[in-house]
Amino acid sequence: MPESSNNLRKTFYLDKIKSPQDIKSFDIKMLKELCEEIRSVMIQTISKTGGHLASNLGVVELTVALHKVFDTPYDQFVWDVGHQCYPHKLLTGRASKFDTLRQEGGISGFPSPKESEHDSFIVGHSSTSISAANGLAKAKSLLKKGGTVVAIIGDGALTGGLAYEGLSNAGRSKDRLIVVLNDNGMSINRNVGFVARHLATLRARPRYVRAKMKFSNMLASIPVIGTPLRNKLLHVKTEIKKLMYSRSSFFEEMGFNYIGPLDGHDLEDLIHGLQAAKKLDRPVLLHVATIKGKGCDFAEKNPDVYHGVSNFDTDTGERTPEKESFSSVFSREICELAAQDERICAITAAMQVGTGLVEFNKLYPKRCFDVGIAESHAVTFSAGLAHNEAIPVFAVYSTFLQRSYDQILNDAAIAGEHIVLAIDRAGIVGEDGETHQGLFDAAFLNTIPNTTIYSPSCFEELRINLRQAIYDVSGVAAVRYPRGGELEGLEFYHPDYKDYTLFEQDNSEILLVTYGRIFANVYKAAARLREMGIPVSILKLTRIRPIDKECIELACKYKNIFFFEEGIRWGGIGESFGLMLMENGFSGAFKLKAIENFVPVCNVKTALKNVGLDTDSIVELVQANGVTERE
Ligand SMILES: Cc1ncc(C[n+]2csc(CCOP(=O)(O)OP(=O)(O)O)c2C)c(N)n1
Repeated sequence: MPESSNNLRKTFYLDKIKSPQDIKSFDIKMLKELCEEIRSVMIQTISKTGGHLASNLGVVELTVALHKVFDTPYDQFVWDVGHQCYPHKLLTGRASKFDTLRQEGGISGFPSPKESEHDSFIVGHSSTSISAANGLAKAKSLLKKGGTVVAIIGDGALTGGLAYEGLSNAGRSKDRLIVVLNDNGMSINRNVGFVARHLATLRARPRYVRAKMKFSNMLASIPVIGTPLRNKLLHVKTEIKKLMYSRSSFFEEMGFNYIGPLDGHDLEDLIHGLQAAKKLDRPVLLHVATIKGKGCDFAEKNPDVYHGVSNFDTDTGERTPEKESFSSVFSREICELAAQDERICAITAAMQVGTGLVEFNKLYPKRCFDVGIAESHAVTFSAGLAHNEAIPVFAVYSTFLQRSYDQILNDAAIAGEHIVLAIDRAGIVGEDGETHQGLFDAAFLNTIPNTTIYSPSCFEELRINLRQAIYDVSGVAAVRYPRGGELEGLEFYHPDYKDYTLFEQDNSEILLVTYGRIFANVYKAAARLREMGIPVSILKLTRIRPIDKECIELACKYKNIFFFEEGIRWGGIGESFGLMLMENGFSGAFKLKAIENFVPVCNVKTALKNVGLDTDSIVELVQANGVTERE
């Protein structure tokens, strides 16, 4: 392999590691080499498969040190969010399969207990690690299982409220629990809020280096076993407290022994710090300063851009240009609307890039609010803005909006506050897998009175629906749209402000009802069925909640109705539609094809096929169930 600017190299040490036990005998020099090999493998693999580059490059030494000091699965690691688990996967028997990262049937981009006993807990959504670790540690104590639980949480994830619920409970437990705070000053973008500022102050203390040296020397003198250990540790605890800025650490106030900050790329310091934390018989918070993107020049320079990437050139970092997507269309439209109406504000929960708010933030910084990973706060904050006559547009991924159900219901819908939810990644998202699919938003919003939901099928319709959500309705108004671009085959469709469109076919007794991007598949299926001599009509819903009564009346004229929904079946729009049909005296057959389970890692096209929502499957279903004898 040619030497590149990012030191791509062949693996030697990594090849020897079949389980984390294999690194126990490695000395520091070997461990350092191993770290470089891990970096190299990650850069090469992610450049092809896509994935979380910068976050993983930042935790290489930390992960190696963790596995050097602890013994998984006896000890348990909980990686917060889990997007930074690649080095952990490489050290826990998955190096040979690493090139299948995020591919169908391959290894997941997040920890997965189904995949390995070394992945202790399911993650994907932020700020859960401390609560999970608290529970794991408590069960270990209760059932006398032994071992230490380590939660590894980023400073970004620490902006999520759940992390504080976890800290406040874990801090008063007496369990063997370590929280490693992986502090790189970044969420996806630069981190925000008070805690970020507090951590920056801790990181910048001039005493840092001196304290670090003193700390290492002191720890080196701790006997591993022996009678004086307890007394010595008590002494060490006091010393650590004195040395490690406990005065300024609110973690101490929450019941943790605070150690840090340590240099997160200095293996020796990390190993010593983790060993000390392991010896303390109570909750410890180890503050580790890391560099996001470490060891890869372009990722270090632009850690936000290389947080999550698709293909890129390993030498230059050049990425495959992004195509037009629902997110980019939203991005332009919201800027245009805000230019004409200064009441419009945009809110993001640490997802400025993903949700397309970068340009908005440049143009209207005073009206753009990054609230950190705080989706619940974002909704209640929006309700407050709305109450005093601003027009808040909260741009959020479908999967993360799940955090805000109570706030939407209690703080916005009951009072009728007009908040707009721009729900990106609604539907199947693909490679990020089960925890990131947007399958539930239509169903859970469907349960909330005073809520309107639009589900555009194409870019133009998104523009229209956004305007409708902002200006034409009151209460909670949601526009939900998928990841990426339109599906092929909609060139003929020119949307307008209608809530539904009927594509009627002469003599058809079959009606296909659908919404969102899969309208394209349904339309293609209908064309094919017609060619086969089976006339079918289509009812395309654009406003999916509330469903227009007229739609139901129109539908009742058909004998066989099929509803296709790219969302969870239970409580979804299809179920409501079916119920409304019954209430309206419909006596024909109704069949609902929606998603019935969690959807694993898979590209969108294959996933749609697997759940029966691609064109072929739609044709087959109608053929098998829809052709009734004509009278
Ligand atoms: C509830 C929730 N909201 C948003 C996200 C998207 N997300 C994934 S990683 C990340 C940033 C995490 O930053 P940090 O914890 O500091 O980790 P780093 O990548 O900087 O190492 C965000 C916002 C998420 N996973 N979960």
